[in-house]
Amino acid sequence: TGFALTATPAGRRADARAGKRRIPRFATAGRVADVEVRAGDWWWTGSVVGPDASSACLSLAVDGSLAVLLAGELYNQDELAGALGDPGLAEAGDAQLLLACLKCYGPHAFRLLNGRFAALAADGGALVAATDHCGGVPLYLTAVADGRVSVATEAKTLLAVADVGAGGHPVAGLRAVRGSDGVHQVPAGGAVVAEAAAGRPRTRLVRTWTPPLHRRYLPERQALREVREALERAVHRRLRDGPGHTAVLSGGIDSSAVAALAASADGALHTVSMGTDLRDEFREARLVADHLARTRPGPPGPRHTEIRIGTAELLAELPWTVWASECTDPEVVEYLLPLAALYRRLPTGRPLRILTGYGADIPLGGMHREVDRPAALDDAVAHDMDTFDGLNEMSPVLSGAAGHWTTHPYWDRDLLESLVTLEAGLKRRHGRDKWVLREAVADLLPAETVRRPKLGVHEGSGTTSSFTLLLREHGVPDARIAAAKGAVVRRLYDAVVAGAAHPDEIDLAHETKAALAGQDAAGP
Ligand code: IOT
Ligand code: MG
Ligand code: MG
Repeated sequence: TGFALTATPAGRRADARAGKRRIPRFATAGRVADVEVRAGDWWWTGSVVGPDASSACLSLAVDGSLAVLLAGELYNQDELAGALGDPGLAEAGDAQLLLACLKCYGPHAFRLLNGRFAALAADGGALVAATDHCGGVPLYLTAVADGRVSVATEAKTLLAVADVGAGGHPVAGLRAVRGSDGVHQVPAGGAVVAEAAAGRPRTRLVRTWTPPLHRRYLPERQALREVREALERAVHRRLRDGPGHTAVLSGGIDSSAVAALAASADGALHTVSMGTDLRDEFREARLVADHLARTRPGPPGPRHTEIRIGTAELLAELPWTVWASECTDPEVVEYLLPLAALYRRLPTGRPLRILTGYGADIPLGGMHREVDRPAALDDAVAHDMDTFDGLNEMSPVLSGAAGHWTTHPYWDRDLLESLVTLEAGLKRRHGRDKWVLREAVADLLPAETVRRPKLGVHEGSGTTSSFTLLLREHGVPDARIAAAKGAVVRRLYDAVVAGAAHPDEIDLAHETKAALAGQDAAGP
């Protein structure tokens, strides 16, 4: 789900209507609908996109001078309703609940939310554009000199609704987006507040979350109990449209733990595993799926599907992956490519709610297999928590391009804070990586799964090797493969995001050649 809207100060409604508006082309699949809403002292005009089904994570609430448009969902409705002193609000719907929070707390309401969302809100003259604690639903913004502010969940669509040519302003505290003048990304845990009264938009950034820097030592048993309970809650909060949720399962500890906890609450859980002709983790994933089918009470057992994709077909998904994720980091694109390819091969017809194990390796230092000293492991965790913002690796558009919604329990705000702050010796312990997680769920999974060494999605699917082979075929020497991958990814980004081309129009071989030629021209 997503939106691309321009907010115009209400006194200038004519401008809102007259503005040259093109229908934006979202990567998110679904029905695109026009919007024109009076929101506080603003007019919101533009488009929203979402599936028609009831699982649509897109909602609007308007009440007097307050308005909220929410693309995404909340996971702590009970806490919020408690804070507002009205338990009934927990069931009111997420946009309505957020509106009640705004009425009480103003823009600081966003500090209370545990969710996966991008939101636009109006409170009288104040306009607030916010994303969740991890920027889980990316949000882009441009402020134009005449007081209008445009916001969109996909950078490429902002160019269609905003008159960026009229001179986008730099916005203090926001990162400019590559190749798109005047377009900025709202940082993870950030809410941009703009005031309507000003002739020029006066904007300020309110920080609503920041990765914790402190660390806690807990006795083993207490750490295990805390992680188990937080993971259980994070998974259960995300089972909303059931039965029949989907879990993407590699058979590694992260996704297996999610699948096991989801299966205990959803008897019709569907697990799915992808592989290529080069490599797969089918045996490891099947082991978990069979175990869950055996150990869960009563029929029906979880259904499990294997999807094998040829390497050429996989690489053909590169433009789609960049189009959906709007990511320019070649390593992250290698993690996302197999998942994007998988999402596009799931059954269509009804939007699926997909749980992943994505992100567990960041707070637990799982990607850093070489590191064994606690000091170095904690450095790596701190670095990764400092640098994830803007990579868009959690973006729902990756599956949204196929019409499905993803949610990542490990980046639930409560669980993430618990995992990040654990002292590094609890993460790597007794010679094992991600020890605290492995032990916390050991009773739910086969012993082999609990002990299984980490394998990245880019490795287990053969993605890294396929991309490397493509470049070798183009004559790139091994020492320059990594740089060449970066050049190709940025070239694709410039075509499908900044250049607004559709991924199906992209000729990968041609773009690869052009990217490599550009690199040669630029020198080593
Ligand atoms: P990995 O942890 O292997 O996979 C991430 C998730 O993708 C898994 O938990 C699972 O839900 C799904 N998945 C992986 N492989 C398959 C498969 N073959 N079939 C179906 N589903 C699968 C990279 C990584 O190692 O992935 N992701 C890291 C973090 C990246 C680093 N980012 C950063 N420093 N900002 C992660 O933590 O997930
Ligand atoms: Mg993982
Ligand atoms: Mg893995």
